[in-house]
Amino acid sequence: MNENEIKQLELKSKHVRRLIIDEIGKLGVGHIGGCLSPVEALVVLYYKVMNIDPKNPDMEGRDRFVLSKGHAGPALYAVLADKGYFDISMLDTLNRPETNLPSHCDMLKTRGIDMTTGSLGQGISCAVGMAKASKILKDNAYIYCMIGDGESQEGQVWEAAMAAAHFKLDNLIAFTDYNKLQIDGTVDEVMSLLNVEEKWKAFGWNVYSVDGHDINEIYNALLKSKETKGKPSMIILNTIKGKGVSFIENMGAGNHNTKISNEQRIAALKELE
Ligand SMILES: Cc1ncc(C[n+]2csc(CCOP(=O)(O)OP(=O)(O)O)c2C)c(N)n1
Repeated sequence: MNENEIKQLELKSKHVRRLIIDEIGKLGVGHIGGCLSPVEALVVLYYKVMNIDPKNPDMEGRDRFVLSKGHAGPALYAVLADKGYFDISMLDTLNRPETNLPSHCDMLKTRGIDMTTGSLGQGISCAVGMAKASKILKDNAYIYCMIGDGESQEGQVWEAAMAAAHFKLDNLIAFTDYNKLQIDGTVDEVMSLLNVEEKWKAFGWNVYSVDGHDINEIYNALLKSKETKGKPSMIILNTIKGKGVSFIENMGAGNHNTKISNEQRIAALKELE
């Protein structure tokens, strides 16, 4: 990727963070920390890598994205709105009665959402099934998936990991949003993943570890993952929960699902100018 493209995607990431702050801030509460950490990966996928068409969200053979850490739905909604899947004004309906943007992803409600998620551990299993289906259909699609590091404590994640390697699903590329925090504290305190790269390698995956806020590193890991044959790929994103807004970053695990006042919303938007 050239310097200009990197700059454009960095600016896009900032814009997406502003949309996230605005939608959650107007509601007054939400999973703000875990929405801000994976933004660069979402931007590289949706603006550079995925074979998708916002005008035709059900296009056959399209690439899919499963946000297994489904509580970060508002981050994905910001990207989908900006891409034109639905009107940007819909972001103001986040998690309100009758909304099509519930706090967790629902494929029956929202244009562009490929899988319903929120019960942690399940999304990656669905992604494995989708990747297997794509192999059977020979439609050349890539299936992308994002899990959380706290989510990685779910046993179901490792069943999915084993199945993906067994079926040689080289069309499955997953990310771990390794922000080192979960709902109740640090991942190391609650239940350490120890050496997460070695774990995924031991399960038969091709593994990269990158700065999850570096557009070029993410892009290069995706390119190499797409070239890998015979095994699925895991890209560990080393991220900061709450990235981009200092008072949210400084909350630590307290930023998981937190109230945001109108003054805080305005201050955060100013910091992201
Ligand atoms: C099966 C299941 N158990 C518990 C929850 C409640 N929950 C929602 S988010 C969360 C913490 C997830 O931590 P992590 O995966 O690290 O997400 P991040 O820090 O990136 O937001 C929990 C326990 C859930 N959604 N699903």
